[in-house]
Amino acid sequence: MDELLGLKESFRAEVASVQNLADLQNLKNRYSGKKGLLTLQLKSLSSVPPDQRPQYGKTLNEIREDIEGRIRDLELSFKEAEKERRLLAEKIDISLPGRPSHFGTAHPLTQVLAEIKAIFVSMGFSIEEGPEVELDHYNFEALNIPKDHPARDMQDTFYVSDDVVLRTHTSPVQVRVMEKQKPPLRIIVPGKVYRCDSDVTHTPMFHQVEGLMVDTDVSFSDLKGLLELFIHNLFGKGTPVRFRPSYFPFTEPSAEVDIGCIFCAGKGCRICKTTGWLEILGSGMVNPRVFEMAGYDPEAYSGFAFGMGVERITMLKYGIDDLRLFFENDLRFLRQF
Ligand code: 2NM
Repeated sequence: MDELLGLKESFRAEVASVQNLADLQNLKNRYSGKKGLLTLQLKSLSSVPPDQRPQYGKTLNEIREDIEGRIRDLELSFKEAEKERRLLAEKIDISLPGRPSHFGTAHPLTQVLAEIKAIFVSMGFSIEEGPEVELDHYNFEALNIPKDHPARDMQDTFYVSDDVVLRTHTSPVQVRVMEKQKPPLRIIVPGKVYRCDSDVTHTPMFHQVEGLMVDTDVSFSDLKGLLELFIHNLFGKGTPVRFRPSYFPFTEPSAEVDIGCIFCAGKGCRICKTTGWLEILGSGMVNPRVFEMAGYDPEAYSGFAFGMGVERITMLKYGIDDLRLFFENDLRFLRQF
C-alpha cells in the first residue's frame, strides 16, 4: 500500500513538469504502458496476501483511474492549444482585394466586321461565304480580268497551280452566287483575301467585304444612296462623302468613294496627304460582260457592286497608324478595344 501511495505522489510531482504532448506521451508510457508502473502493480496483485487484496485492488483502481483521467485531460488541452495556435498562424486575410481577371474581347477587325455586317443586314442584304483557294476562272476570267491584266501578274497573285490561286478578292464568291441564284439579289461577302505583297502598308493576307445588288432597274443613284447611308451609319451622320470616277474591269462605270478626312476635318494633313479626303470604297455598275458570263441577261437586269478593306476602315475609324498592330496580338494594343 505504501508503494501505491508513493506511485500516486511521484505521478503528482512528475505531471507538474509536463510541458507538451511529447512529455505527456513519455509520462503515459512510464505509468500505463505495457511495462508501466501501474501495469506492474497490477501484475504483483497475486503476491498480496488474500485478505488485503480487495483493499489493495480498490486503491490501485482508484489511483489508475485518477492518473489516466489526468493524462486524458492534459492530452485534450494540449491538442486544443495546438489547434488554437495553428488557427492563428494559418489564418488568411479575407479582406484583401482579389487579383483582377481580364475578360477577353473580340479583335478590333472582328468588331468592325460585325458592325459592317449588321448595317448591310439591316438593309436587307444576306451574308455569303466561299472558298479561299479558288479557280483562276472565278477569281479572274469571270470578272472580265483578261490574261494580260496587271492584277494577274505573278507579283500580286499566289498561284497554287496553273489554274488555281489564293483568291485576291472576294468577288469570285459573288460570281458563284449568281450562277446558283436568280435575281433579285442582295448579298455581302466578307472574308480573307491574299496578295503577294508585304511591306509597311501591305500584308499578304487581309480582309475584304464586297457587296452585290442585282434587280430590274438598279441605278447608279441606288448605288450612291446605299453607300452614303452605309458610310453615315459607320462613321457618323455628318461625314462628307464624294464619288470619284475610277476604273475596274468588272464594273462600268466605276467610282471610288472618299470620306472627308476624319483626322483634320478636311483641312489637309499627313494622313489624307493634304487632299482633305480619305478613300474607303471601290464601286460601280456591274459590267454586262460579267452578267453574261454568270448567266444573267444584261438586258433584263442591272446591278451595282462594291468592295472595301476591313483593315483600312478599322485604321481610319480608330486612328490606328500601323497595319502590323492587327497581326502582332500585343495585349497592350488589343485591350484598348
Ligand atoms: C470592288 C469594286 C467594284 C465587285 C464586283 C463584283 C462582281 F462580282 F459583282 F462583279 N464583286 N465585287 C467590285 C466592284 C469590287 O472592290 C474594290
